[in-house]
Order: sequence, then C-alpha cells, then structure tokens
Amino acid sequence: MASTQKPEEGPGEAEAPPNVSRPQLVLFQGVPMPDMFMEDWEDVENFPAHPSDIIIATYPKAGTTWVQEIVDAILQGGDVKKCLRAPLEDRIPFLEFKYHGQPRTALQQLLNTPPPRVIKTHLPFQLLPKSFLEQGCKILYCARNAKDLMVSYFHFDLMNQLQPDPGTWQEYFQRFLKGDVSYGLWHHHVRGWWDQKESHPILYLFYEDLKEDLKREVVKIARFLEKQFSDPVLDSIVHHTTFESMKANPMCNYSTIPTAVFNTRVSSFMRKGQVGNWKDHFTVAQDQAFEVDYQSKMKDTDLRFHTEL
Ligand code: PPS
Repeated sequence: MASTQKPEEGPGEAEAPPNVSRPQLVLFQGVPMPDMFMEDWEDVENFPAHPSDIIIATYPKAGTTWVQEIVDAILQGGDVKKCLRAPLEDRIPFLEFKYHGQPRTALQQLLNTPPPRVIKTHLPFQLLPKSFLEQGCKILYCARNAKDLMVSYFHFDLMNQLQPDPGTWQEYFQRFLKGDVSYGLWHHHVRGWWDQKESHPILYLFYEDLKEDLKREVVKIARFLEKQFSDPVLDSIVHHTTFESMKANPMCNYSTIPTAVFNTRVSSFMRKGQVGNWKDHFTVAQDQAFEVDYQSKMKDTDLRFHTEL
C-alpha cells in the first residue's frame, strides 16, 4: 500500500553518505560482523592506544549513547553546555565503524585527535585491539538485560540501513537466540567482559542500574574517571542525561544522521528508554523459549540481570 505520510525532512537528508546498503554478516573468529566493518580490519586491530584513552564498550543497544553522554559531561567538568559542541559520533568516535568501500573515517578521526580520546566500540572482549589492554586504558562496559535489548535491537535493525534486515519479530527472536546478529551472541558478549573485569580496569555498568538511580551511577562513573563534583553539578549532569533530555537533544539523539541511514519514519533512535518494554512484545511462548535458552547459556555465571524495576 502506498504511504500517504509526508516524508520527514532531516537535517542530513541532503548529505546522504555513499554506499549505504544493508550488510551481510561475515564470521570473524566465530563472531558475525557486518561485512563493511571487516574491510581492512588490520587498521582496527593495530590501533595504537594511549594509556589515557577511555573505552566505552557495549553489545549494541545496551545503553552506549547514554554512557557516552554521561562520560562526555563528566570530562567537560560537568559543564553540560560543552556537550553541545558537536554530535556525539564526532565527540566519541565509533572505533570499528565504516561504510562499504570507504575510508575508515572514525578511526582516522581518532588517529588525528591527541589523547586522551574517548572511544565507542561494540567489540566483544576478545576482538578489542590489544593495545588498549597493554596500555591499561580505562574501560566502561555497559550491559542491558537481553529481553529489552532484543526488542530495542529489532527496532533499530528495522530503521538502520547499515544493519541486516531483521525480518519479522518472530524471525528476529530466533536469530537473536542463535546469535545470528551483528556482534554475535549477547550471552557471550556480556560474559566475556564480565569474566575480565578483575584482570583489567573495567567498570561494569548495567542499563537497569542507570535507570534505577542515575545520580548514583553518575557518581560511580565519575569516581572511576577520578573526578568529583558538587551536588548542583551532579544534578545538572543527571538532568542533561535523562531520557527526555537526550531525546530532545540533537547533539545526542542521532537526528543528524541522514535518513538514508537511520530511517526515522520506521523507528526513532531514542525509542522508549525503559526497563520492561519487552513485555509489550514477547508472547508467552517466546518468554518460555527465552527462559529455557537463557538457563542453558547463563547457568554457570554469577552475572545477574533485572528485567523489570
Ligand atoms: S547503539 O546503537 O548500540 O549505540 O544504541 P545504544 O545507545 O546502546 O542503545 C539505545 C537504547 O538506549 C536507550 N537510551 C536511553 N534510555 C534511557 N535513558 C537515556 N538517557 C537513554 N539514552 C538512550 C534508547 O532509547 C535505546 O533503547 P530503546 O529501548 O530502543 O528505547
């Protein structure tokens, strides 16, 4: 059926990037990865980290953007106006990001920036360039319960033209549990980082904790980054990083991304921002299948998640 909806005009509409097409997943060391990210992979693998670099690592849709904005606000000394200086993807480049057949602009931007740099990645622990570990870089890992994350990832893959087509919700549900999605099995990702948190300077955060008490978590992140703030400054960081503030902020809501990439007519990046939204999507049968699968994949770990608050 033809749509009668007026196309949305985004600021990036006129500057659509080249080579936007949904990728194939390719297996790299057992992890399914978008094919274009793997072009010239040695450039990522050999990234020369500096000890002052800070990594924000997540499985996709776990709260990356949220932690990025909090970290930037903290590093700007709590002066949240400074966070408006550029879109988030320029303030904190996405290490492995790449368009098909194009130069690695995010990586290049990082190489051109003097340390300390803040870097976003979705890589599982075993694929993180070794120099970050050798240099003892601080790493913030944020995890989110798999049920809400799966719903968020499904909607993201519907709208993001740089992700494989998710198919129907039921098809996606099956694929997610098999790990047949970008970055592979959620279970391996969250466990891989959890198992390393005592061996490296890793602060392991949870989306649900941020949602439960944002101020407490901002203090925790600030302490990890060796910063301290007065109560009013903390309050302004918290206000700046609520879901409502971030959804309305074009410097972190990804509205600057061309609609040829993020088709916001399908779904918005800042979608619901909730814990427990999975209940609106999972059928009873899916919930049962999820739980059986979860027990088998997560039985021998002390890593625990909340699926409601
Ligand atoms: S990405 O594409 O991997 O970088 O996405 P990521 O930022 O990890 O995850 C996007 C989801 O995080 C939600 N979000 C927030 N929730 C609560 N508060 C704040 N401030 C916030 N910022 C981002 C965003 O809405 C996506 O979740 P869903 O469930 O889809 O709404």
